Amino acid sequence: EKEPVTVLVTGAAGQIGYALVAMIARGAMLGPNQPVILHMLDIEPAAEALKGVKMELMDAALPLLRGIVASTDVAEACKGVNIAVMLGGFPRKEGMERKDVMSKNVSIYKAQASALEKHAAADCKVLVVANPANTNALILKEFAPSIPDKNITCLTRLDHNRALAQISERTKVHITDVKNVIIWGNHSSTQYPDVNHATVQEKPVREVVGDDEWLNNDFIATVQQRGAAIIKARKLSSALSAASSACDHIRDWVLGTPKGSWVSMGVYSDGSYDIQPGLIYSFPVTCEKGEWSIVQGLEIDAFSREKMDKTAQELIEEKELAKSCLH
Ligand code: NAX
Repeated sequence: EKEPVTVLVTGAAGQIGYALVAMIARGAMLGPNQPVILHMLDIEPAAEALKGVKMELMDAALPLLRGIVASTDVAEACKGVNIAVMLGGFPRKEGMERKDVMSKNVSIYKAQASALEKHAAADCKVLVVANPANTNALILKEFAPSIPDKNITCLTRLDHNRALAQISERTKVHITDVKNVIIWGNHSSTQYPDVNHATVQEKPVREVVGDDEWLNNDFIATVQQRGAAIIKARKLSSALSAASSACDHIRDWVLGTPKGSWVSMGVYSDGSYDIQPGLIYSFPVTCEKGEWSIVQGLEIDAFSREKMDKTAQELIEEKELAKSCLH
C-alpha cells in the first residue's frame, strides 16, 4: 500500500474547508488509491467549529483517511506537510480600505510562509486560494525562500472551469468536449478568459459558437462576474465549486494533465508572453511528473494583448501595495 500523503488545509473551519476536506478524504484530490492524513488549521475563534469538522470526518468513516490533526497552532499544522491548500485569510469587509485588508493578509501569509518553510516537507506543493490569491501566493513565496518558486501556485482553476461550463452550456455539448480555454492573469474581475485556442469536439470554439460578439463581451463578463452572481443567489460565496476546482488543480499538478489539453494555474511568471517576471500570474500550463510548464508559442492578438496587460497591471499594483504594507 502507498504511504499516506499529508495535506494541510488552512481556514478549514470555513465554508470552502467544509466541502474540501471531505473531497480530499474521499480521494478526489490525489486519487482513489492514495491514503491521506489531513492537517486542518484555523484560528482560535473557530477552534470549536474546527473540532466539529474533525468529529464529522471521523463519523464519515472514510477508508483513505489515515489521520486527522485539527489545530490552531501553525507549526503543528505545517509539520511534515506534502501539500498545502491555503483557504485562511482576512476577508474584505464593507468599509475597509484595500490597504488595510492587504496589510492583514501580508502578515498572515508572512507568518504561514515561515512556518511552512520550517516544518513542511522540503518538496511541499502549495496552492493559495484565499484572496487576493495571486498576491497572497507571492507574499508566501517571498517569505519561504527555501521552497522552490515552482511549488507555489494560486487557484484560477475555478475561473477556468467556469469558462468551460459557459461554453458547454452555450454549445450544448458535454463539459469534457470543451478544451483549452485559458484564464490569464489575476483571480479578480480583471482576469481574461480567452477562447482563441479553445475547442469544442476538436473544432475551434469561435467556429462552433459562431457569435464573436457574445464571446468577446457577455461570455467574458459572465466568467469575470460569476463569483458575484453566486453571492447574489446564495447569499454566500462559492464553496463547493471552489473546493472541487482546488482538487482539480492539485490532481492535475501531481498526476499530470491529459495529453493534448492544458489547464490554467496561477504560477510564478518567468516572462513568458511578455508578462513581467516576478508576478504570480495565471497561465495555460501542462503538468507532467509533478511539474507544471507554461504552454509556449500561442498566438496572441491585439484584443487579447490588451486584456492580458491590463490584468498584469493590476497585479503589479497589488504587489506594490503589499510591499508598502511590509514597513
Ligand atoms: P470563510 O470565511 O468561510 O473561511 C475562512 C476561514 O479561514 C475561517 O474559518 C477563518 O477563521 C479562517 N482563517 C482566518 N484567518 C486565518 C489564519 N490566519 N489562519 C488560519 N485560518 C484562518 O471563507 P471561504 O468562503 O471558505 O473562502 C476562503 C477564501 O477563499 C476567501 O479568502 C475567499 O475570498 C477565497 N476564494 C477564492 C477563490 C479562488 O478561486 N481563488 C474562489 C472562492 C473563494 O471566494
